[in-house]
Amino acid sequence: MPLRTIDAEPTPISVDPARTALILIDMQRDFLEPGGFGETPGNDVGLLRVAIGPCRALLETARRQPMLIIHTREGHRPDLSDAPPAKVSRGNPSLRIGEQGPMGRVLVRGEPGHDIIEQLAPLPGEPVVDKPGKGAFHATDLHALLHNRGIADLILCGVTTEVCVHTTVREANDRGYRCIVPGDCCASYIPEFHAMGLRMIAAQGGIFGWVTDSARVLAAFG
Ligand code: C5J
Repeated sequence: MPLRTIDAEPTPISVDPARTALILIDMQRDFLEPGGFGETPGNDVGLLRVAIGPCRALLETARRQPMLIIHTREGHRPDLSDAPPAKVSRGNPSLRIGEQGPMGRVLVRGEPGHDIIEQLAPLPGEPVVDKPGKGAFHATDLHALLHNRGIADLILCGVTTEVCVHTTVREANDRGYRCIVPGDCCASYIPEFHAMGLRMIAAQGGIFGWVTDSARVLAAFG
């Protein structure tokens, strides 16, 4: 497969589409819509919606490539046996994990709030990785899915930039994957953390990976 070169910081990066995976992290109603987990500490969930259009454009382009597409969802078993007590009890949210909200029980698998937003709904054949933590490698089979397909490079999108995207980038970096993060395909409830999170990835010669944007990824695959 011919290599595609994506313009990025700190340098351009060439990838083989057949050895690249697009990973969409936690684009769930619980994080992007009112009444879900993301709103419970007082966040403005509307701030995350800017990432939907760019994610959709990348998803449509990736679907025309021989590229593995993986979706992740953060959430817990209905009995909360996989939810660390420290996670459930922290802070002073309007609703805690497992409590009943307008989109069902907060951050619980199988509830409406746990679903991926309809604009980015997975197609049959696109693996969905359910994760109990911030990082998508922790307590999941993500590494096996990637390894078995010979994946070397990851394009990581989703929410939130400095929490689940960043944690997954760090996990992936330590496992030897090259991580490419299109900044406009990510978003945060705290805009300065979004900006700083992206800077941290590309700093020091790309200590965690490469930062680009959806237009430059689309140009590479166009
Ligand atoms: C958070 C996430 N913020 N997907 N999860 O708790 O970033």
